[in-house]
Amino acid sequence: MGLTVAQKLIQSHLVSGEMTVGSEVGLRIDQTLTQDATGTMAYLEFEAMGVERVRTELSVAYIDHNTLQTGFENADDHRFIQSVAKKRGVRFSRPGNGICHQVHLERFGKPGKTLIGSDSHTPTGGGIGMLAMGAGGLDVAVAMGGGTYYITMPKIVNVHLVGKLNPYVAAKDVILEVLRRMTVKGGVGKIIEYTGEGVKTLSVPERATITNMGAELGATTSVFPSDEITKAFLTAQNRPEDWVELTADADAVYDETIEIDLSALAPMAAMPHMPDRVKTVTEIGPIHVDQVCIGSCTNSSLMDMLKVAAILKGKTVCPTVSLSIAPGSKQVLNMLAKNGALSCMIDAGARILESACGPCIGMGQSPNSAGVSLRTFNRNFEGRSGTADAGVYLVSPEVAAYSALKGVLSDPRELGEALHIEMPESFEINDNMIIPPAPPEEAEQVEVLYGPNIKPFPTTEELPQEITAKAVLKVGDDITTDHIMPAGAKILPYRSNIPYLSQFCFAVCDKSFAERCKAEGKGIVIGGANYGQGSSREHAALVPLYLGVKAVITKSFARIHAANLINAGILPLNFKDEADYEKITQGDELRLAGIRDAIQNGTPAVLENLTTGESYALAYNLSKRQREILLAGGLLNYTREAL
Ligand code: MIC
Ligand code: SF4
Repeated sequence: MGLTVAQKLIQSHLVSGEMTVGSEVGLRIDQTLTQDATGTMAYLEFEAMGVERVRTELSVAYIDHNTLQTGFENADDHRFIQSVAKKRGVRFSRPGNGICHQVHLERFGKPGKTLIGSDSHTPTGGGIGMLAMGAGGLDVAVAMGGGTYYITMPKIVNVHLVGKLNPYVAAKDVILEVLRRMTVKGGVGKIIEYTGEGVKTLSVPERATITNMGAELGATTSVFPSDEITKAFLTAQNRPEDWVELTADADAVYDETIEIDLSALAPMAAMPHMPDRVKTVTEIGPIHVDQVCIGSCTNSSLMDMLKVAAILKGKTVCPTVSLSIAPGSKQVLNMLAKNGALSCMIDAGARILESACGPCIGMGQSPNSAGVSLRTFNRNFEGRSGTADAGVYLVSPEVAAYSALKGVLSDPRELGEALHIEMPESFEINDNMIIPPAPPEEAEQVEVLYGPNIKPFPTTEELPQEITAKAVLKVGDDITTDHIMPAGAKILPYRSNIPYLSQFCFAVCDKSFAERCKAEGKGIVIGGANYGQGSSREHAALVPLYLGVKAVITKSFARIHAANLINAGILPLNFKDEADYEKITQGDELRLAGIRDAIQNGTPAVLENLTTGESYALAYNLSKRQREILLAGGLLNYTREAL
């Protein structure tokens, strides 16, 4: 039987397990990336592991999230990361060099390789045929130390593309269409693989937009084949030697198939507050727009920016709209500057931001109250923009730029004649913002520089025989890590300070949560379906751990967050019968009796509700390795025990 691209990537990196859907497979990891908002913690964890030098083929530390630097905290964390990187064999991408996923695609990604990153949009690398996955910081630290990365063998979904996109219909509309059909839960336990004649019509940056936002499906990752188009991109990045061909076998078998006719798609938008609330721009109609933000790891490539510049050329941004543009990398910004496109943007009245995540993670540019913001980003979760009652719509760069001129949501097809923007034959290459690590013989002399904002991470204990605690919080479906541990300009500087962060835990849902949980000293969180979707931030596990959360019991979990809970030693359990979710009220006294034995032996667990006298059967989908991690009280303890 033939193999799909994803299966070939998995097979060639298989360290343990078998490629049977649903079973755990261990993978050798070739490359890692970190960004600064998760990186400080990841490198603290790496330091705690006591490994002298990274053992990957390539590891890169990017600074792109915490670049507002409203106090000393971020700068201190940057200095810490820079010093660890130098000592431990990691390349350091300086602030200003760009968004991790954009730069990694341009300068480091290689078809056929595995990559894990402490950021959920690491699947961007799938655009050039990598097996690229988001992971918690501790998993990335382990992989940097040469350790195996474990995933559940996913189903492979074939998204079969036919036809060709019409003018002003974009790659963003392709992934919005996939989200519309599959929803934000639809990709859990799956890899989305793109096939068909339509693939050949998409450039690498377009493919990367699609694999990037595949994260919003909850998918393990998304992948395109590596073909002549990939080769042309890598050649234009002056790395032709990094290209290998990687295509699915003709008789490859997929678990599911979805067909998309590219020529039938129209410009679309994901409406507030979920990336799968997708409608066409025409269906939504010409709603008033207050703000437009163009950029983020989804849509900040040179090609995207050139399209935006062409639409803005010679025009003026509507007086009632604030337009900001953040090109994705120094390479992109520099090329825009040299060819004059930047001038078109400036001339039209765009507010040019540095090449970083910026407004995407709430680092500035919060919309006005109850404002409507069109963003080319990938997430529009409630409150993420920094304005609680703002409505964020996710759109393509074409829709964003045209709507910024019109002041209302507008269909760029009205512009008529197609834009003719070709991929350059060669990109502007200057890697002077990437600092290589010290050679091994000099590494010992490099001092790791800790700032006063860096506080130790919470310690954990072995899993006890019994847990008795209140249902400290009950939440509904699709809770994101932005609910659990919000980001934004006020909070993000404290990513290396768990005690400080803890006061904001779940504040989007319940402002009193942190105080209540701390006062109780322990607690159990009750959640709905797809709990923990969104970002890879392990802070969404470490902060609840600090506050005393012992178990999270839900209808279902998102992949990365479940792994982060296990790594932190918090039990991720499911209701066997989803209807039992309704029977628990916040504040009920709950008991998990004999839980240690159950986890040890892999036998059923039961949740007793001491308030109502009921009992509920629980389920869990944990490998033997994961159960051992939980027994030890988390991955760090487990690793220490194993050593
Ligand atoms: C995000 O887009 O939510 C982030 C910020 O990039 C996160 C990582 C983080 O919280 O630091 C992600 O996607 O993993
Ligand atoms: Fe940065 Fe936004 Fe991409 Fe996250 S989604 S890596 S915050 S640009």
